[in-house]
Amino acid sequence: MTLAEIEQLLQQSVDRALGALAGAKSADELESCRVQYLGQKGFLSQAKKSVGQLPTVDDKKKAGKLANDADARLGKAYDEHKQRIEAAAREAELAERWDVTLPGRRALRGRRHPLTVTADDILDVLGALGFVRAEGPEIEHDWYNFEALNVPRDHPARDMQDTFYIDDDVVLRTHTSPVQVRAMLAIGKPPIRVACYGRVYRNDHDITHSPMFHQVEGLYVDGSVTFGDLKGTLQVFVERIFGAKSKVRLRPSFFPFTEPSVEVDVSCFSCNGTGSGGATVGDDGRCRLCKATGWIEIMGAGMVDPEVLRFGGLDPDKLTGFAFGIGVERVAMLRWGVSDIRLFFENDRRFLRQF
Ligand code: FA5
Repeated sequence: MTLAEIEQLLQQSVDRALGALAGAKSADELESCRVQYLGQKGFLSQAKKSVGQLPTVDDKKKAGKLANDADARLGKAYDEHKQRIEAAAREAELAERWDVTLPGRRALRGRRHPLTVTADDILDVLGALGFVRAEGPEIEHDWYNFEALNVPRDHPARDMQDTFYIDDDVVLRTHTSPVQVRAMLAIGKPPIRVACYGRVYRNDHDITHSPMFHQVEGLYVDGSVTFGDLKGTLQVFVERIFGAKSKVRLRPSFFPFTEPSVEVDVSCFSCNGTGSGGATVGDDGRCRLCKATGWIEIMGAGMVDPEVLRFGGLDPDKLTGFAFGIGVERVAMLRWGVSDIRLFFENDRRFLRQF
C-alpha cells in the first residue's frame, strides 16, 4: 500500500470502527468488534504491517503516526465503552437482586426489663454506699424465713404474709429478709453491709400485688450503727432514685424483726409533696399519685431486733444494725406511672418497648 492508500484506509475504517464500538450492547458484541477492527486481521494491523513496506523514511514516519493515532483513539473508545457496559451489567444484576431504594429492615434489639432497670438502679445506689451483693435461696427453710426473724410458729405475725408452704419446714420465701440472717451467719464479723435482690412469693394477687414479686433488702451491722444512720442512708437513697428534691418521712410501724420499725415514705415526686397539681393531677386539682397526702410509701425498715442479731450469731450487746426492704415493682410502678402490676409479667412487647 502507498501512504495515500494507508491514509484512506485509516480514515474510512476508524469512523466505522468507532461507530461499531459505540453501538455494541453487550460485552460479547464489544469483543467481536474488538476482534474485527483491532484484532490481528483487522484494518489497523493491516495498516501497521504496510507501514514497514513504505519506500521512504518520511512516509514511514507519517503513516506510522497515523496508525498510532488511530490505535490510540480506538483503544480509548474501546476502554470507555467496556467500562460503560460493565457498569450497566453490574447495575442490572443489582437491580434484579436488591432494591436499594427500599427502606432497611431494622434489627430487633433486646433491652432490659423495666424491673431489671429499677433493681439495677437501686443496687447501683446501694453499691455506691458500700453495700455488697448477697444472695439466698428462693425455696427457703421456715427457720430463716420466719423463726430467725422473730416469727415463731403459730405466732399471729405469720399472718402478715400469706405464705406458700412446700411442707411444714420449707416455704417459698415471702421476703428477702431471710438473707439478713444468712449474711450474718456467713460473714460472722462486723462490718456487715449487704444488699440482696431477688424474687419473693406470697399468696396475694390484685392490680398492685402479685404472687411473685421482687424485693431489695439492705442490712448494715456494725459497732455503733444508729437510727440516724438509717435515716441518712434512706435520704441519700431516695434522692438518687426519685430526684434530688425528694424527702424522707419515717412513720412508726411494726415488723417482728426490727425494733423500732418504720414505714418509709418519700415526698410525692409528682406534686412535689404539696398534694395538689403535678403530672398526675385529677379533675378536682388533687394529686392522684399520693392521694393528695404529699407522701408515698416505698418500703419497710428499722433497727435490727437484738434477738435477730443473736439468731445471726452476733452479740447484740456489742453490735447494732439497720435493715430495710423495698418492693421493686412498687418503685417501678411509681416511677413510670404503671397502674397494673401484671403488665410487668405479661411479656407484651408493646408494653416493654416503652422503657
Ligand atoms: C417486708 O417484706 C419486710 N421484709 C421489709 C423489711 C425489711 C422491713 C427489713 C424491715 C426491715 P412488707 O411486707 O411491707 O415488708 O413488703 C415490703 C414491700 O414489698 C411493700 O412495701 C410492697 O412494696 C412490696 N410488696 C408486698 N407484697 C407485694 C405483692 N404481693 N406484690 C408486689 N409487691 C409487694
